[in-house]
Amino acid sequence: MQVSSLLALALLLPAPPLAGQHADSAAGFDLSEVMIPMRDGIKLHTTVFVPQGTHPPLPIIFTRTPYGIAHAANTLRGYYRALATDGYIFVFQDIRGRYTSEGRFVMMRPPRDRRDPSAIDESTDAYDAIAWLLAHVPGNHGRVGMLGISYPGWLTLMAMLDPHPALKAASPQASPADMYLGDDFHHNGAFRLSYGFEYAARMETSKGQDTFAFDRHDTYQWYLALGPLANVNARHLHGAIPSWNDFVAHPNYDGFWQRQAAAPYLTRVTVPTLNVAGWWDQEDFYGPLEIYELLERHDTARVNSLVVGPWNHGGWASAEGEKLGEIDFGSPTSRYFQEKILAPWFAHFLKDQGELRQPEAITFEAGDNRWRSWDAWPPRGTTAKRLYFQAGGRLSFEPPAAPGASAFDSYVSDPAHPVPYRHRPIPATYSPQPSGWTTWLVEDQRFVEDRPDVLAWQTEPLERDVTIAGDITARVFVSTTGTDGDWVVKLIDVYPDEPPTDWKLAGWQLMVANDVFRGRFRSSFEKPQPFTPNQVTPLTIDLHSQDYRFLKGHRIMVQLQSTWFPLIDRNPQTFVPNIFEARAADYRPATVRVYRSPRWPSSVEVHVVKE
Ligand code: PG9
Repeated sequence: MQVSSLLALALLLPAPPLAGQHADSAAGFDLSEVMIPMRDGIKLHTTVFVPQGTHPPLPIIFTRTPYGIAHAANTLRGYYRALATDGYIFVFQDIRGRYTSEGRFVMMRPPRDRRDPSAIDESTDAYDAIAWLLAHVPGNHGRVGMLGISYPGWLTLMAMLDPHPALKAASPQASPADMYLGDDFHHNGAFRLSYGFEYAARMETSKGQDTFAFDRHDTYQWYLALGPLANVNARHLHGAIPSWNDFVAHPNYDGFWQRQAAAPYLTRVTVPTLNVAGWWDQEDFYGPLEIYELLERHDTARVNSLVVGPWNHGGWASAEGEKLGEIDFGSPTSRYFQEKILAPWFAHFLKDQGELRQPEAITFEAGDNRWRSWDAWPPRGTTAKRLYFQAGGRLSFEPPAAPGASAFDSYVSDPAHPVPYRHRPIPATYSPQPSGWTTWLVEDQRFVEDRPDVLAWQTEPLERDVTIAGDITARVFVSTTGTDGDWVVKLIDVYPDEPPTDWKLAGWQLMVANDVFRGRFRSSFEKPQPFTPNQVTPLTIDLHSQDYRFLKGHRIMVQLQSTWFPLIDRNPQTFVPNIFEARAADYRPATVRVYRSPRWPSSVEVHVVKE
């Protein structure tokens, strides 16, 4: 049935009772399972939770997901508890091709061609589902809010493109924005090998429950033994995983990635939007900040806002959020977010409840562990300062003086001995045992500091606190004896190794910002270019942003390296047209120099907050 006739039906007829209804008394809801028809006739499996007992008409909170909705009641008791207390009808839906929904799953299905009236995408599916729900769910009061984390966050974003008029508030959380530039599958063109391989294999071999069967616990070894990436299909996937084949077929930032990226579509703010991100999100940190920024350009009504807390991927959905790994933030940050930010925000837009005291941006400032409100993000009134690399492993706000134009530090980057990105053994990302994946960004970076292929520069112990808020950018001058290469830059808080430090954290090196850059893309992500061996080459690496207080007595450190394995695939360091097709012989050691001279002053720029 066409959407327009469904809407007409909704206006004329009282909503019929839902079929398949039964009580889920544990959660205090009546639960119905329905198959909702889309405009092309495909039906999507959906569960509807209506609070038991009598109540006035309620708005709907709607979440769409590729991960299955069998455990949605747990979400109501957990992450959505504050929302459930406020009173909503909750709806969860399996997207096309997932679990018992009909149709074909397409990873990050690109928005449709609007010139084709019969085309569908995640935006039309959300639209059609909302139209059906308004017409068929008894006791709904005509407004809908959507939220979701990560893939479900991206589905929320897609629903915002051509929103159903009843969609009155949307919170895309940890939503990817660009799978080539900064989210799950690549960062700055560098392929996120372990995540890309394991996620694609999991999602596309079954309905999403099978993890790849590694034959060893330490996947660092497994990926190293794999050799060139061509062996993935030759030995393991045999061309059966569409996403892997897409990675291989699209090594550059071509139309495939550009069509899927959010930027071209976010040309207007269609509904009030609460963007949510975690400072230590191991999967999608680029996305939510990029989406906030893209929407902000069009936010004349000031309904687009940002929350960033001290969380890993989706950490704000946990019960307390007081700690991440060994790092203690001193208060239950997730509970605070759920009760004081998320629930009041939806209540304002969906229930007209309460004045909205939502600042433009709310960020958690780790270091001194407090929430801060800003009238812009990045904040205004900060001072851009550069931390310069110096001789003797020193880092300072002063630019390098003498000696000479060619001062540099150097290392040999050997693809046969790549730097592990976290402590080994590195279990599978979706290992049934604790895998460590979700907390690797807060692991102590001392474990690689002494490797000969990792450079480090650090300040003296700080004489006073230094607070940074806003963008962080590495500007490095490098050369390599090879014709290609990767560069990883990490900004680190070094805890003091002396009393009164909590001994567990004495000397800890906590990453506060980081990223990798695949050098061949320094001029263009569409057209890679080889390096001229031994030629000094500038690279600008976006380390994204932070709100962080380096405390008195701590040091600020920058580490730099060329491998981050197996998070990032090994760059052969010999320029080849497509790294997915590189041969074993293409992988060669290279000597890398990082310059720190007055002529080539490598640095990391931060924005310092005036105290
Ligand atoms: N980070 C996951 C993802 C999102 C979108 C595409 C691929 C992966 C997720 O947690 O959903």
